[in-house]
Amino acid sequence: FEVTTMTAEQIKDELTRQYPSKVKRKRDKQILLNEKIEEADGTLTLPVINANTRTSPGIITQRGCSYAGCKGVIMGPTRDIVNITHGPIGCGFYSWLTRRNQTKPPTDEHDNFMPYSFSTDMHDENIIFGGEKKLKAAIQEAYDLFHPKAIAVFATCPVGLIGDDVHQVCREMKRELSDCNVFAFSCEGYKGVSQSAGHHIANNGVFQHMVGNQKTEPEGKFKINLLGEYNIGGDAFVLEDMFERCGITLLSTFSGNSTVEQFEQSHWAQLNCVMCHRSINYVADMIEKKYGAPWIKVNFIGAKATAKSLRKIAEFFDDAELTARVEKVIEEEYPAVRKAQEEILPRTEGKRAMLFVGGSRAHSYQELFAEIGMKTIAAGYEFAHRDDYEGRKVLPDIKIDADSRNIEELSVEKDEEHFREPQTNADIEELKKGDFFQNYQGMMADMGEKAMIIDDVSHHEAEKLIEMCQPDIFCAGIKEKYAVQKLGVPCKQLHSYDYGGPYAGFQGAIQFYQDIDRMVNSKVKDMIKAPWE
Ligand code: CFN
Ligand code: HCA
Repeated sequence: FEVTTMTAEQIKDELTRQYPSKVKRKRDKQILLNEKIEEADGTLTLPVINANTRTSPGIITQRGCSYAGCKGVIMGPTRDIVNITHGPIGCGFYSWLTRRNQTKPPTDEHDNFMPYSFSTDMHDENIIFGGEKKLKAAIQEAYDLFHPKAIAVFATCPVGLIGDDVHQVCREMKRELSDCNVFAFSCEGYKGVSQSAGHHIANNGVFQHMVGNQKTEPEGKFKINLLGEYNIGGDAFVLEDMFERCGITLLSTFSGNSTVEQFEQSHWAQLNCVMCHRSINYVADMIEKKYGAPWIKVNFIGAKATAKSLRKIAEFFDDAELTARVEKVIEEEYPAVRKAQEEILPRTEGKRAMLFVGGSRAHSYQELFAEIGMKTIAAGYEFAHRDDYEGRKVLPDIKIDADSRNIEELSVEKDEEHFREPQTNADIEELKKGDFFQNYQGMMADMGEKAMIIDDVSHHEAEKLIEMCQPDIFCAGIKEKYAVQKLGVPCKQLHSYDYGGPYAGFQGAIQFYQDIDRMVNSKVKDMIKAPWE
C-alpha cells in the first residue's frame, strides 16, 4: 500500500474496528487479504469470501434492489419493448435513463421506447383495493398508443405486499392483444439481497417468453450471441463493428442495443460469448441445456483481453478464413493501442487504483489499468457471488420458480442456512476444492498477493481506506463519486463512464487510457488547499 507505514493487516483491522461486535464478525468474513497458495501441481488455493449475503441494517451500502437488476439492468437496454413499472411513481422515475445504455434503431420508423418512462403510478387507493385494474388499463393504453411487439410489466415492492397477480393480468392481456407479447416479472425490490436476484428473475423471463420464438434459422456462417454486454456509453457499437469486420454474425446481445427479434432468434447461435458472467450466466446455461450451444467466457475490456477473446472465438469455430480475418483486425487495431500505451504509460506507471463496482467490472477493468502500468491495490464487488471472486462453482445458486414468484432459498429464514458459512476446517477445505469453471477465472486469481478484497464495501470502510491508502484513483458509482472527491481523490465512475466512453474493444481501451491519464495527472488537487491551511 506504499504511502502508509501500516501493514495490510493493520489497514484491514482498522476498517471494522468501530463496528458493533456482531457486524464486525460478519464484515471480517467479507474483507480479506488475497493470500494465494500455489500447490506443486499448479492448483491455486484461494481465500474463501462470504459474498452475496444480506447487508447489515444501518450500513450505507452501494447496492441496489431486485427491481433495478431486472428492469434497469437486464431489460432496460432493449429498445422495442414497452417496459411498464407497476408501482408508485418513484421506482419508474428514478430508473428513467440513468444507466447510459444506448441504442441505435436503423431508421426513425423502428420502435424505440427507451426515452420513455412508463408507470402505473399507484396511489393509496390502489394499495388498499388492489392495482390489477389499473395495470390492465395501462397495458391497453400503451398498446393503443404504440402497438409494440412486446409489453413487459415489472412488479415493485408494494405489488408483492398487496398480492396483485401481475402474471395473470399479463396472460389475459396477451390473449386479448393477440399480436403483442405481454409478460411480467415478479422482481419486487425486496427480493434477494441485492440487484443480483433481479438479474436471475429477468434471465428466466427472457428465456421463457422470447428465446426460441423465431422458428427459421437466420443466415450466417459463424453465429454467436454476446451475453452480458449492455452498451453503456456505446460499448456495444464498437463490438458490433468489430465482429462484422471479423465476419462473425452477432445474432443477439443480451441486452445492449437489442430488440425482441434478437432474443427470439438467439437459440440459433452456435456459440454464446459471456462478458458479464454475474448478470447473465443463467441464460447461457439455459440455452446450453435446451438448445445445446456451449458458452465461453470472453472479455472485451482491455486491448489484450479483446485480442485474446477474438482468438478464443476463432479457435472455437476452427476455420482458417475466420482466423485470418480475426488476425487482420487485431493487426489493424494494435498499432494505435501501442502508440497510446507508450505515450501514456510513463505518466501513469506505478499509480494505484481501487475498484468497487457491481458484479464484474471491479475485475475486468483491472486489466485495462494494468495496460497503462497501474496496479489495483483494493477491489470488490457490490453484489457478486463467490464464483465471481474465486472462479469456481460453489454453493447451490438460488432457485426461482417459472413465474419468479418464489425464490425460496433467499427467504429470510433460509438466508443463514443457504449462505452457510464454513463452520469447521473440514468445511473450509471442502469449499476450497470446489470445481473451477473451465473458462472462467475470478477476481482473486488475477489480483496481487495481499491485495485487499472487500465485498459490499460500506461508505465508512471506503472513507477509511481512502484516508489510509491515498489511492491515485477510486472507481465507483454516482453515490460515491462526490464523497470520494471531497477527500481529494479523483473518482472514475465505472458504471456510467462519467458521461464518456466507449471503453470496450481496442478503440475503447485507448479512450480509457486517455481519460485515466487526465484524471490521475490533474493538478487541480494541488490547488484545493483551503486558504486558512
Ligand atoms: S452494465 Fe453490468 S457489468 S450487468 Fe451489472 S454486473 Fe450493474 S449496472 Mo452498474 S455498471 Fe455494473 Fe456489472 Fe454486469 Fe452495470 S459492474 S453495477 S448490475 N453492471
Ligand atoms: C443499478 C444501476 C447502476 C447504478 C450506478 C451507480 C448503473 O445498480 O441499479 O451507482 O452509479 O450502472 O447504472 O449500477
